[in-house]
Amino acid sequence: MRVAPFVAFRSTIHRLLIACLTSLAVAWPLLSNAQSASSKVRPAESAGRFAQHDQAMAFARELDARAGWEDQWAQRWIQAAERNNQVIRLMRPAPTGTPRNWMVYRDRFVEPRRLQAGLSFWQTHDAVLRRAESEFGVPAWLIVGIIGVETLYGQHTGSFRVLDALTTLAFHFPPEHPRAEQRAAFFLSELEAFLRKSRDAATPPTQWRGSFAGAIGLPQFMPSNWGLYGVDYDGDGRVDLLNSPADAIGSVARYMQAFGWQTGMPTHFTLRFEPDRLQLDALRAPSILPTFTPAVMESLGVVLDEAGRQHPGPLALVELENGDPSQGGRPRTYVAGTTNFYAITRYNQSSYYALAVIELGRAVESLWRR
Ligand SMILES: [Ca+2]
Repeated sequence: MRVAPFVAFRSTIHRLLIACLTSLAVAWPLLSNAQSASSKVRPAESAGRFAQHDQAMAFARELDARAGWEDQWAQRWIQAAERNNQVIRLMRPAPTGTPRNWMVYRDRFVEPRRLQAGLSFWQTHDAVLRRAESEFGVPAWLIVGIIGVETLYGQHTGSFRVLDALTTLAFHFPPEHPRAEQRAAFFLSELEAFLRKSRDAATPPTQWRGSFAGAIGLPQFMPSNWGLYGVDYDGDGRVDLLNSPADAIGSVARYMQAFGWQTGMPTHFTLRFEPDRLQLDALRAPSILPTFTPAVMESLGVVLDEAGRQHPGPLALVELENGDPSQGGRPRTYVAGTTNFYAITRYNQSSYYALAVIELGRAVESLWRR
């Protein structure tokens, strides 16, 4: 697929934009983590160093001045960055009208190999998962689901040089993307966070590897989130999301807590439609942002299951395509998403992603409890 950029979509600024952009965005993102999750070692594909890029070097000089880096840390490393054309290609939007397929997407994540790896991860880290659950109120199954979809429990953390990926996306973001300018600005701020982080860690920026979007480690955190939500959960005095599963577990839990996870609330309810009364356009209008009371949802032609009918908070109609019906695709999948479903889309802004995380996490949990 043409990978959507939302693997990276985790900054506070973007969080504020989400409410107004949700309907646009939901049509857009897909499979972004599928890409990061499946990224194997890729050959370097560069097309020039940023030492010759005026805008990039001007940014580096300005950052050195602003940060008070007398050793010209930013200039030194931006000079060493190389443009990566594969990163640009992966960030290009899918052609419009490309049918999506939830069943196919789901099968990439909820499959025997990942379930076994998830079970093994849970067995190994049960005590830490429990600690995170009680400290942050975020259930173990959700943490296991996220780390499993993101990186297959650390097996696929990405092999792109983070410095190259972020510099490339900051200065060569594909212009055909509908929000290219915003996205480039986002990656520029992530590049700055990354240079700061590398300096703090006394690690050369060229040494870090991650996804094509610059996401790092078991939980695929963007550099700014590493600083904001990273937790030293094994007590060694530093946050290491690349090598410490405990730090990854604590950090995912803290992230979900920060983005509104409500302890004990279900993520979604099953539903069916009453075709005679169905007002699908009205139900689709808020996209995945929960806005309808169960009663309003039912007045628009939805029949909720019993738990959904009793749910005290707002709901959203979550709609997932299953391929092109005219090409043998199956009917769409619908569920009623709660604010907890929405919270998972703050990790990666895709309802396909969120439901895959839920189904993987729950499936591993049932293996664990068996
Ligand atoms: Ca640590």
